[in-house]
Amino acid sequence: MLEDTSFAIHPGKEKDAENGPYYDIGKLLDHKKIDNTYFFNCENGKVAIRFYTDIIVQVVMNPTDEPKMEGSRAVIALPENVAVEEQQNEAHLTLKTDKLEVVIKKSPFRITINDHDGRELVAETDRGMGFKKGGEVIAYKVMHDNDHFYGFGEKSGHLDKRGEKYEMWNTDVYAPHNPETDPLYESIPYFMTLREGRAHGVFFDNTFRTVFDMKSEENNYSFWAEGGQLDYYVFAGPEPKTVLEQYTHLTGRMPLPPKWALGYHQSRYSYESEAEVRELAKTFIEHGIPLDAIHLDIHYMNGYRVFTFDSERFPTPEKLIADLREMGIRIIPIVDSGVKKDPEYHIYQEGVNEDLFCKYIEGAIYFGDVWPGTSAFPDFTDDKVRKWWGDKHQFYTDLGIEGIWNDMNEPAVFNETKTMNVAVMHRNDGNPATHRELHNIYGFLMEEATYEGMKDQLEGKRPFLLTRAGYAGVQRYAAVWTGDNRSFWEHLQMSLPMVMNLGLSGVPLAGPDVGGFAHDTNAELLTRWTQVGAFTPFFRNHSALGFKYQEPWQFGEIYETMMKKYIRMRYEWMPQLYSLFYQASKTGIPVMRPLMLEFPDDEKTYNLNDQFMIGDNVIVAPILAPSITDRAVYLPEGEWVELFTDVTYEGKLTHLIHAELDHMPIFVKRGSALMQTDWTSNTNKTPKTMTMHVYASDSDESYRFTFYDDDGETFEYQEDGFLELDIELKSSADSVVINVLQQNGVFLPVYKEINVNIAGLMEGQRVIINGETSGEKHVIPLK
Ligand code: MIG
Repeated sequence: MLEDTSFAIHPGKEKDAENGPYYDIGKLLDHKKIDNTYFFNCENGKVAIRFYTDIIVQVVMNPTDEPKMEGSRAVIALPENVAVEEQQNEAHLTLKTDKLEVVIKKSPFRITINDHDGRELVAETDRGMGFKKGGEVIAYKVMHDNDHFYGFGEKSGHLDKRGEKYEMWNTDVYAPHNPETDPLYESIPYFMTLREGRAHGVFFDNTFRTVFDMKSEENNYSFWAEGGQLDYYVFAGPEPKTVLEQYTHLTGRMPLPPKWALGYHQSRYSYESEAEVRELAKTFIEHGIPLDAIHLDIHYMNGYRVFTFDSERFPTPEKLIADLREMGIRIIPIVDSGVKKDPEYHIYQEGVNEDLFCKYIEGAIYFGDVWPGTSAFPDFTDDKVRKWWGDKHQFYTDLGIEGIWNDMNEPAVFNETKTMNVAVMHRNDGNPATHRELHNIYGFLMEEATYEGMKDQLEGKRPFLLTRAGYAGVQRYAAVWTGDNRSFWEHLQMSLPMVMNLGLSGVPLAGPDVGGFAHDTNAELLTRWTQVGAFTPFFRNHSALGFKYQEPWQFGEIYETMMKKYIRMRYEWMPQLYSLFYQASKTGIPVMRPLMLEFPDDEKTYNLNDQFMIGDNVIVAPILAPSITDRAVYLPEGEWVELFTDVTYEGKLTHLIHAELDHMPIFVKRGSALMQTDWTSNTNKTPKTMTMHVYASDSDESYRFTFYDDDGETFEYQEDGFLELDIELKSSADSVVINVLQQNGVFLPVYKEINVNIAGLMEGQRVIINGETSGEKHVIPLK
């Protein structure tokens, strides 16, 4: 606890923290090429470089051994066979692909990574790679005056991370999250640099505690880890979007989520009984508020034992789940990673008998205190354990459950360090390693285990997982919620850059607890937060024990009506959102985007925290403070129509927009379009109508987008069970031209055609669809 007193700033602390001298890698002695990898033998250690693809390069430094190239489980792409051109002289060795160039200075060993135009991406000067005898591995890189940094997964603070220093160590933080609260639950050791409109990315694949320092020095940034290798990848971009495609090529993309998971979720710590859950569901239906999922927090279990239901509180879970399903609502139970130490509990028995729990090297099981009391923790680093854990979910899937909420999987433990003893020795699929090394990937592996098990059991239906902890690549298995926020306006504000940066870190389906978890929410905050929630990728209202209930009707009818309008909008927008999730599953480009992702040349967007985009043509500018009914909105290039007022605003300007409490400013780019459906009922959410809303422009604009639909819940889309329309829209002074350039897939939706609704059509502008002048009613026929 000394850290919490003035002792924390005692004289001499700086020196103590240094951990011994820094060793530079030194000069190059010799090098060789084996298969596609270049190995460099340097004075103080070894370095390997390989082109993973022609636009991704991997650099590995190992101070003591031969560099190991295989990476962590985050990496799924295989290295490609890349043609490399070599040039050499006294001082330098240059390796080149079509798209990248690595210039290696021999003495001392320094590398500079350039794009194919010779434009510098990542460079080393006075310092390069090095290490300390304690095991730390460090990289120093040149920082330019105009570098802006994004990503780093789940971090508090602003969008642009220049001037920040972050640590990656999955941590359960119940204390209020503020701009210096770090680390949080997720570790995604990845960032993107934007420099003069061009972007590149760096992924530091190291599961030890890592630190990224974009703050302490003026001309350098650094990243380091407590142990292991310096193993990083550079993605050459050059657009921010292509950097994301490259990073998610390496670490994977989120599979298309089931549509229901994109709906509205209601949660509470906890809805404590079957009767309460039924009442809750009934109220939603009666009030006409759409709902797709109710989450069951820890009280559903028997003494917090995972894979059980408390027989008094929840006597007939199967019936409850079936009845709710009829109402169009799914149940998502929480599953923590701790297994109660109880010799009469079957999961604990199996874990001990089959040797599945985390242990010390000497053989004793590691026990930690969590909700169930003394608990053991499955060793998810072992294939056998992952399989077992996955299989156990049959308990839930047999009851009709299709979604699981994983909490406390940092893993969180109630002790001073907040986690497992770092001396625990994990099996790590036959390559034992300590918890110190694998801590950051523990939650990721729990998601992998759960996803694989559920996918198997659901026989063709898509599982949905929600996780608190994770590592790079977690998007392959789970959505992420941002943990224990509070009902503070500041936390609503903070959630925007946090979720945008998660999106820039490969996690497209993320969101905060709408309304705030701890602390009492209030009518105005909940209303504003619900408006934003309707457009954040993951939309769940959740609140904690002992604080005000915050279901949409808790503050009276006036507020309920406003919230209902936005929750319904979420469903009206579902075709648009679903098409964007489809795009995310193909490219890694997130649904909720910071403006810089679309306008990387516009400096005004570089640290725009209080606005975001949905796709490439919608800007949401919510009100994020109490009693405010006017706000400044920056609109980038183009002309933008405000959805609720139909007023057009000029781009490249900041406007003052008026928005009473029932109004969240949303702008659509003129010359583009949106796909929407009608909200009909909770029991059957299948869209019966489909409308393309065109925001006509009278200047020469052209826009192209993909509309995607499928059954929303199976994997048939992986064959040909989908509908994909490649649509082109062209506006000019005398016409609005819509062309379906391609229709793919065999999925037959209920709607047989797409209605076209044109807003802002000027007199004299004709509407031409697929080459034919359209009459009164505009429609796009489907094949
Ligand atoms: O230590 O399960 O972040 O969403 O409601 C608290 C109870 C444990 C923390 C999660 C929160 C959840 C709560 N959990």
